[in-house]
Amino acid sequence: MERFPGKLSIIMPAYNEGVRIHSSIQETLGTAEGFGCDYEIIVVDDGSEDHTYKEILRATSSSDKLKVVRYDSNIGKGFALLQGFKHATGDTVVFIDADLDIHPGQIRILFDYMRIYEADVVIGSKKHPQSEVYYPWHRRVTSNVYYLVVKTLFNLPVKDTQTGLKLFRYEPLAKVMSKILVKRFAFDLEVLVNLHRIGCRIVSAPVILKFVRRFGRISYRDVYHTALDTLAIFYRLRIIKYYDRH
Ligand SMILES: Nc1nc2c(ncn2[C@@H]2O[C@H](COP(=O)(O)OP(=O)(O)OP(=O)(O)O)[C@@H](O)[C@H]2O)c(=O)[nH]1
Ligand SMILES: [Mg+2]
Repeated sequence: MERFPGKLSIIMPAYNEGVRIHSSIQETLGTAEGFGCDYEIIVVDDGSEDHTYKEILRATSSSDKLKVVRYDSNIGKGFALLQGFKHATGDTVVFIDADLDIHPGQIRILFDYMRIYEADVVIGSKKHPQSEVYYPWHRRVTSNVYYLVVKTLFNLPVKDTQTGLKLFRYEPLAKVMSKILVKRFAFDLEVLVNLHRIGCRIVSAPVILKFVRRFGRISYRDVYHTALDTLAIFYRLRIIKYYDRH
């Protein structure tokens, strides 16, 4: 098995994950240890109202590989990733959801894809033919509709921008992070659109995704805001050429 080249930074945004964040961190630490490379895990608690922060601190006492970022008000998953990224010192960077719907062991598959396809970015994709996804039908519908919108507006070479596991080479990601304005769920799209814009090679990889929450947390309000943010990205990209100027 190939070793990871250089250092890996794993960024894990967490909002009200008190029930599982300790075990998610332990699981990710154990998995990353097995990769045989230098690594760090950066957990970002974005104003959680439950005991997430206490649980993160309990996990930090057992490892010096953990960095914790915390602030008081909840701003959004995208903003949390952005804050976490400011502390990243790796050659490659992973974004992974803290609920571990996708197990961190799958980072290795993304890494293999990066190497084989000489990609700058590898994203986990629910739409990859080899993916195994266990999640409710209404989420599939939302995901398909969103794909059609994204395809029409941006013509990105990917079928699923929203899955919670992504691997980036540090340099291109650093180039685009300073331009990102979206704070919540369309953040992933804004990052990918910008990486595509600067000529990065983006490849999709299969994932095994098991929905851990009994009830999903994505509300109609989130869908509405994601739609608005998506249109705003289109406006900035194609109409006012914001990303070219900044
Ligand atoms: N820091 C931070 N993390 C967030 C925020 N919203 C979601 N997250 C985290 O981002 C990851 C994905 O969010 P989820 O709520 O699981 O979104 P999802 O996977 O699309 O939805 P579910 O299917 O309900 O799990 C999880 O690790 C969350 O804890 C936020 O506002 N701030
Ligand atoms: Mg989730």
